[in-house]
Amino acid sequence: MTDDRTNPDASDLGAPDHDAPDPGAADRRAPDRHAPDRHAPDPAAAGRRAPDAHAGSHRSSQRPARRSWAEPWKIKMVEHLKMTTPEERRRAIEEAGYNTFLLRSEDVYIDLLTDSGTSAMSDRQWAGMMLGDEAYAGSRNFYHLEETVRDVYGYRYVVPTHQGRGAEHILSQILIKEGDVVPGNMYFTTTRLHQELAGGGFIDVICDQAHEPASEFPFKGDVDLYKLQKVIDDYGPDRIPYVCIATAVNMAGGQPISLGNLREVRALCDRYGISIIHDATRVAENAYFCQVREPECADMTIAEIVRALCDLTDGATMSAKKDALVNIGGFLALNDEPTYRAAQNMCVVYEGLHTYGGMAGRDMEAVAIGLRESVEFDHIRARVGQVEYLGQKLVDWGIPVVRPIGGHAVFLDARAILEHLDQDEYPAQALAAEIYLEAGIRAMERGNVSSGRDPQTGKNRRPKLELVRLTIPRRVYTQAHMDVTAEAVAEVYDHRTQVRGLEMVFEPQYLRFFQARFRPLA
Ligand code: P61
Repeated sequence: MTDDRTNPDASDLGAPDHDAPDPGAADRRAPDRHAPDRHAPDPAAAGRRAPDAHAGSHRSSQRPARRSWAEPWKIKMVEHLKMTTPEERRRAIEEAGYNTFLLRSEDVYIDLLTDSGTSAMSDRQWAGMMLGDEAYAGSRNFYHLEETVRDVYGYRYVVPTHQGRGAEHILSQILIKEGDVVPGNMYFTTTRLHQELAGGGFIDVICDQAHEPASEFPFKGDVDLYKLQKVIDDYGPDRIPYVCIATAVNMAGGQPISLGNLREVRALCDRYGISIIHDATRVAENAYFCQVREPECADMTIAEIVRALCDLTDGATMSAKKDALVNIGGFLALNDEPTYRAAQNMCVVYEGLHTYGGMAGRDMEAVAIGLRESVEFDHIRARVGQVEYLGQKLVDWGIPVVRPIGGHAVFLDARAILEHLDQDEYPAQALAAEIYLEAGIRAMERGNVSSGRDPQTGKNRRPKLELVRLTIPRRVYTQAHMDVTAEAVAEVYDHRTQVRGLEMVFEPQYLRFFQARFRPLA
């Protein structure tokens, strides 16, 4: 089931000419009348660009180029959505303390809170669920998962966990000691908290462009090697248990790290004997961007790029709820045997026996199948293409969003949209609540609330990025849902000056964004 196709659109983006004969050419034969045109411009570009030289004489000047992709699946089962009235939504958001995490899902029309655990599984995955071996120990599905992780990602050892943060917890407890620092390409909420709870501190070494929503830099997930070198010089390699590298950096807007940059990070770490741990949660989405943007990857398949990224690292934490297309699950993958043995032992304390780690056998089977589906070219192109489609609409309408459009979500620049609000009036939180009020669409705050307080000063961190994330579940919503979303955001944008800020009236100790409550300022 491996997908050996490279990307026929890459030639559009400065990559080598795909019309030259090559081993994958059989899969890129001229499309038939019913298929999307593989030689058309890149995802979502139909209608935006002038037809190129490949366009063919049959196209009239009025007709847009044939679109380059469509979803590589059809719908077998549907789930009904509830429509709500403005009054019902007003009541629901008040009850939820203006926090979209506290809304009941029943009160939501289009749920763009997260792509985590919200994807639609394939018929193959559902069939796999029936093959669950629910033995307490040694489930056959664990061995299938282990074999799949070895094959797709290349890591030697696998410790299953209930989800990503279970893997982060075990890893942090094993590798981090009091006073250590962990450099990384931007924080992630749960990852940083587990590092801190283990006695460490996170230091951001991502490139500056990642903090600039309008920067078009194609690899905003790249590490700034000077920043990393400075952390090594300031603290010394002995206080750096590992460098934490995320692919498709979530908090930066789903932005990729280039294979070339990761190779340089590896070389720098090797000089000091420092390990690299990979947050592989969205590595397939990252690989897609490498394929279309990085010339050295243009002739590689998604699976090959995923493998090349993983091969530059020593282990990975994984939330299988994203790329791997399941509703629950995760794992820690490692190459070093002593670390693996320690992690297996921690697993039995916090997660469950080391052959299930908090997952049912059927869940592990679904992860194993989903991992393979995640690296199929047609899947990933349609997935990223749908996000691009929504993002491009908003860009065309002049609504400020993080550029380039990321792999899993469109991030609205709430600081630019609600420029009349101070950051301590939580503009992104207020904007997410307003979008819900407008159309029942649920988004997520990714700004001052998510960033939390500085442990030293106790003050809000006031991060540069004050964003609202419209996160697209995989294989769930249609193009019409994307249109409705864009139109609702545009309505809110039109009355943005009337949106009031919020004050926080309840603040939990950990990961406050999940449970905090707010009320509108007068
Ligand atoms: C999300 F508001 N992400 O994006 P777990 N690494 C990375 C993730 O994206 C991630 C985890 C580790 C979620 C769920 C979520 O602040 C939040 O399986 C790059 O969720 O434990 C999860 O994996 C953790 C939403 C998590 C949040 C934390 O929506």
